[in-house]
Amino acid sequence: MTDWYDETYREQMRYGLAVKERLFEAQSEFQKVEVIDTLRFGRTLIIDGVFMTSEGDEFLYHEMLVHPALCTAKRIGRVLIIGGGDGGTAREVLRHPEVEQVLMVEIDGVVVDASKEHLPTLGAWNDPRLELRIGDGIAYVKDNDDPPWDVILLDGTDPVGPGEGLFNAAFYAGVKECLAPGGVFALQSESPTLDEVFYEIQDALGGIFESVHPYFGPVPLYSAGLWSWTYATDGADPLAIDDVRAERIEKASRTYNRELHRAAFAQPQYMKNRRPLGNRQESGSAT
Ligand code: SPD
Repeated sequence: MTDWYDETYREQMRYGLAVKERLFEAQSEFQKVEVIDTLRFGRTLIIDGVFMTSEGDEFLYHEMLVHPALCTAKRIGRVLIIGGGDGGTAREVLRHPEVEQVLMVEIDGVVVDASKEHLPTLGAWNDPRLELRIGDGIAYVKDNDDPPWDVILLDGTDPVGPGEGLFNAAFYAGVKECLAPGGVFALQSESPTLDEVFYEIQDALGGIFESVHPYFGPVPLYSAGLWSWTYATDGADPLAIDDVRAERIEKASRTYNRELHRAAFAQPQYMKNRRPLGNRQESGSAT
């Protein structure tokens, strides 16, 4: 009989994957961390019952979080990643030879260890430019004395549990303080099809940054169909693509290219009208 792993969304939807093997399960100080091997997507990381990333489609998420920012920011020597414990975001950042230093501040060492062991294709853990710090990204943004960062990337969970504090204006204001002038902040910003939180993120960023640009792409692992990332800045242009950087990345990327980069910023009418789909009245816990 098939072993199914179901993610439940607000007691309204279930999205299931057929399991080949359950590889890892641990309750960390912060959350329940699991890795399963699935028939469709291969090895899949799950946090608190929510699908985070899979070997089969992770490139769709990580390439689109990283390359629009890294192919347009004026400088990309210093890159800060908040979260990103599976390693996929750092791996994509480190594909840019102009990157000199990457600091990843991830709250949960269990996610990192499980990913290193069970999702080895996601990481570039041995790159000497990468420093991994197990700690709270919210506290880092508030308290650090490091020189400013050229690009800051936020790769977190949904806004529940330890990820919750990464979705508000106070945190975004702290991020801005850590950015170099003209720097770029790019973050995963949830689903525009199902979640009001997507619009709340845009509003919160809009109160902090001069220009805020959501962009979109599919991530089949996430039940909402369409996913979003957002590019926020006080001086960069999300469509001013550096052809040298982008061409180099395109040669080995699985989704990112310049046409997709430009197209990803187009918004359908339901989004311009701020209308997520379906019945949004019943809301239990968010995914
Ligand atoms: N609904 C799941 C959202 C997960 C976003 N972050 C994924 C982390 C991949 N590095």
